[in-house]
Amino acid sequence: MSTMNTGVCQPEPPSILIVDDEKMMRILLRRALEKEGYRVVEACDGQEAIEIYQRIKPDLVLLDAVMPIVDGFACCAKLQSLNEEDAKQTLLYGNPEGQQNSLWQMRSGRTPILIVTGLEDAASVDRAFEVGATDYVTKPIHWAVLRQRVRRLIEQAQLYKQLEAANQELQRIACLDGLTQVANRRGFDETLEREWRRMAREQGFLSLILCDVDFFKAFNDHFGHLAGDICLQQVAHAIREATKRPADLVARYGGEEFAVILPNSPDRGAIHVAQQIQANIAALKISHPQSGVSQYVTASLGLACIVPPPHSQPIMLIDAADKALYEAKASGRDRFIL
Ligand code: GH3
Ligand code: MG
Ligand code: MG
Ligand code: MG
Repeated sequence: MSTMNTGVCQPEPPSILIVDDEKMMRILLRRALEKEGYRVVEACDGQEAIEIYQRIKPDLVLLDAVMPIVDGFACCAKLQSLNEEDAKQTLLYGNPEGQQNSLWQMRSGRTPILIVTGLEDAASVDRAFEVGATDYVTKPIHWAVLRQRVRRLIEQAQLYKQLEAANQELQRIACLDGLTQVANRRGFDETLEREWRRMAREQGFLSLILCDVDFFKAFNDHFGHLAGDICLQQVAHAIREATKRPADLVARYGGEEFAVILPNSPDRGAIHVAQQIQANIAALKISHPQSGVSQYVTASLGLACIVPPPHSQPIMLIDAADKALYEAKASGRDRFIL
């Protein structure tokens, strides 16, 4: 973003990478595009184009076909594979593994590539599209046509970007619990599946903590449901504060029960987090006169820690944590059991 002297933040104009081995062609293209308000960067061969592309991620590439060493077709194929790598990273972040949707398919054409070439034969046209070109115009350039193609390709690319951002935001909200702003059951299930498979591959410890508020029905009965909701928000926040690593996930597992997924965490790691959760909840000092164990809100925690065996399901981890939670409840509450 650049700041104009009005103090208003203006978006930067779209950037276009021109790739052509002929200097005169680059000059003509630059002149025509700068007149339209675009930012222009030049590369004089395919190799340089790939380097610049990775550095500046332009909004559009104008690519000559006939060039020495790395020609336009090879360059286009390489740019396309870089495009797909970017898109895959977005997909892994935003979606459960393996799930593909129409937005994902659109993403594979993220940075459009417009071939600008003297080659007019059908085989060259076919080849260009096969290696991932978005569009194709021939030289000598019809400047009015080029302007319109450039404008349309950039508009489409920007629309895809907005859709992608909206899709990511939807994915995020779909996995969030509205009341407590931690992950919901869906987010929990997806993360547990993914981390279970990852820890199976890496032979790492996966720990799970189930944390259930003690005598919460009595809390609701005494203070009302609204106070109960606020209590759950505070408890969720306290649990979240107890986890530090980016891969850890706090989720609302059900009603007044929370779950914490701790990848690459042996049992002493899980115990440390459990103790921190208990300390944070105690520090809230939420009054609970009807609690059977304390004058404040407390929780019971069940811990489990497993290196996932091959061909196993994460339900075994949930079962183990659930049993430990039951024991924590049965043996007096306000404690954790591993
Ligand atoms: P225990 O110590 O054995 O866990 O007893 P408990 O009373 O906490 O457990 P129980 O399962 O009997 O009651 C859970 C209560 O949690 C009942 C339900 O109304 C309340 N609850 C579940 N979800 C919400 C919610 O979103 N908001 C509020 N305010 N209460 C909720
Ligand atoms: Mg050339
Ligand atoms: Mg409870
Ligand atoms: Mg419960």
